[in-house]
Amino acid sequence: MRRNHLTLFAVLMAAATACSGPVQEIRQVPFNEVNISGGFWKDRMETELRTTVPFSLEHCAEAIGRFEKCVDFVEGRSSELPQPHRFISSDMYKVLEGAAYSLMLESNPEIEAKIDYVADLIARAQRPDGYMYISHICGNPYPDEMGEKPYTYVIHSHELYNMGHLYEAAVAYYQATGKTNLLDIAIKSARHINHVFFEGDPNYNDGKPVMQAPGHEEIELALCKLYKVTGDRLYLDMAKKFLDIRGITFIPDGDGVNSPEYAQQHLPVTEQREVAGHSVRAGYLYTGMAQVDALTGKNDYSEALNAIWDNLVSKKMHITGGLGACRSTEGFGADYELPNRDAYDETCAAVANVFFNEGMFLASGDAKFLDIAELSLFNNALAGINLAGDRFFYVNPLEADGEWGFNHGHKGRAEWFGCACCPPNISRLILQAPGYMYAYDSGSIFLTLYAGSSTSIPMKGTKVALEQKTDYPFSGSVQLKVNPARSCRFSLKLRIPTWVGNGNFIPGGLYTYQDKRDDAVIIKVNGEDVECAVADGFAVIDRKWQSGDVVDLELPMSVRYVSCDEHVENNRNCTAVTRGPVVYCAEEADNGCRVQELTIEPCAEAGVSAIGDGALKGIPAIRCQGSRPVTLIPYYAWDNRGDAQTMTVWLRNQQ
Ligand code: FUB
Ligand code: ZN
Repeated sequence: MRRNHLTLFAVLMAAATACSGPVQEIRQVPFNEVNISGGFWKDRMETELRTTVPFSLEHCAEAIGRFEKCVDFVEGRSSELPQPHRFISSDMYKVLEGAAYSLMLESNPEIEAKIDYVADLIARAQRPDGYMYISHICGNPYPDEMGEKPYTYVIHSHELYNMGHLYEAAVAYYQATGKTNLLDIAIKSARHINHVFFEGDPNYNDGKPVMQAPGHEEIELALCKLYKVTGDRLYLDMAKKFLDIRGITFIPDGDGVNSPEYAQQHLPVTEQREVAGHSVRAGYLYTGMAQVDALTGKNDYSEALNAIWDNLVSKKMHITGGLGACRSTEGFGADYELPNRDAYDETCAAVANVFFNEGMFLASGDAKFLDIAELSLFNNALAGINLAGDRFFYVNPLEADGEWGFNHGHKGRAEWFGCACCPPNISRLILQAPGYMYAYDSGSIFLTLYAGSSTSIPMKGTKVALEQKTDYPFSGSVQLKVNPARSCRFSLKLRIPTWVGNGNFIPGGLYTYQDKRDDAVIIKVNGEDVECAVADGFAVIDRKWQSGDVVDLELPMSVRYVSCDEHVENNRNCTAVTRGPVVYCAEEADNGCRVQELTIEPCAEAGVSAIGDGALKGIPAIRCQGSRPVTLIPYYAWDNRGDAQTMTVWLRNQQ
């Protein structure tokens, strides 16, 4: 018989009495409170709803089948045991998370029924004490990947990684529907993990607390979400404990995936100063650290995080926002080791880069982090999915020379992967994008990612309705209608991205503009120009706002020519072209030749026009000059018109 989920959740909520709520100052307006009304994100959301979410759910058949077999085993029915896999469940949890977000955009009884079906399976597979990991429950683990027994090989088993993704799905489904079926499973698991890892449970590790941080971070940031939705401080404390024991209670001493750096266990996290190791692991770790700081209102990790961030943006990040240049470790290389054709830049790592920088912004209020979140979102992350929403890149090089197979053996984009971490990661990120558009604190409203959207934000005892119209990132014109329920003084903070200036394309100094432009940022309120101070990357308009006020913002969005720091050998004497936050590339389809043959004339006049038809219809293309005219398209849109094409972001300068 199914448990009464509501009852368990209610009991645990009541137990969380001592909670005074997060102390976080700046809060995002959650994605379910932002309505996407038009422009860039409207199309992406439609594609998610119509294609990616149903398509991804279909691709969960194998993972769901494992749960069905596990339930048969647990309930004593004879059937074949599920084939062991360390983290295929996590890919399914990510799909469920994305599907849950989609329900906030549009109700869909079929999808809801599917999630309920899977939730029921997970509840029945979960051990009564809260343990959840199919291979150990069924008693057929691969010992050298999963350990002989639960939690005996935490470095590689992914037991906690899976649970992190389950918690994120559970929170999303609760937010979408109010249902607690997944959340109950998550809570039971989290309490069990707390007991086994930090208190000691006679059934695990001879009763001694395991006290080891997971080899693949993820649970830390998921526990922060669990804390935010339940208000139970236990989960935030657990997240912090997992961070604080990292690199202390267990330090591997091997090579490759067993090296101390691979899973960022080489030093206590507070002493780390450079990005290191596997890039998705690193990105999730830094996200967890930033979120814990934001939620506790402390700066326990800020010194480490700021140094790590500086190292990342000044020495180890591709111009597309991609992280983890090296294939051998799916991780970071040496400073300035940023190959183009051989770049790894996993889609998941770009997703993690968005999470990390959003977390850094919330912890600090500094828009420089949003520049990086936006860069990674509009370039490397979105390149991970095709425009039709059903083909994926795992690996995101900045150059293709016709030798295909870099994408885990696939010729071009893949329908899915044996190791399918990336497809559901980019899908769930797109669905969360509305949550990156607005933020607020007690006296300010921040516009953090411009988009055709509307929302309503609590401010000084009233509500401020906002309506935004823009074609961002293809246009820098933004119009905002401000309608407070009663007139009210507050600061409206408009993000002024680094890319509008004349120095760096993004913070960090790795990528600098070659051309100088004198177009200015223009801000008007009710048609009148206003002069605003810019602080922490935001133009601040502090006034008493009345219903009907209109703000117009014009961010200059010219074609810009970018050079790479000379330390990056392969980009010397090369130019990349950008417009706003979007990085462009040359693809064979538009240029009729191997694009490696093209050269570019830096700073020459360039034209911009929307592509008239085909898969890229409506997307602005750039026409530059070189030894011959060069057509460029946004990097995220490459490989949407047939495979086996050459492509490059960096073009050789015309001599
Ligand atoms: O280990 C789980 C995921 O699989 C990692 O995040 C990816 O890099 C891939 O190895
Ligand atoms: Zn991935």
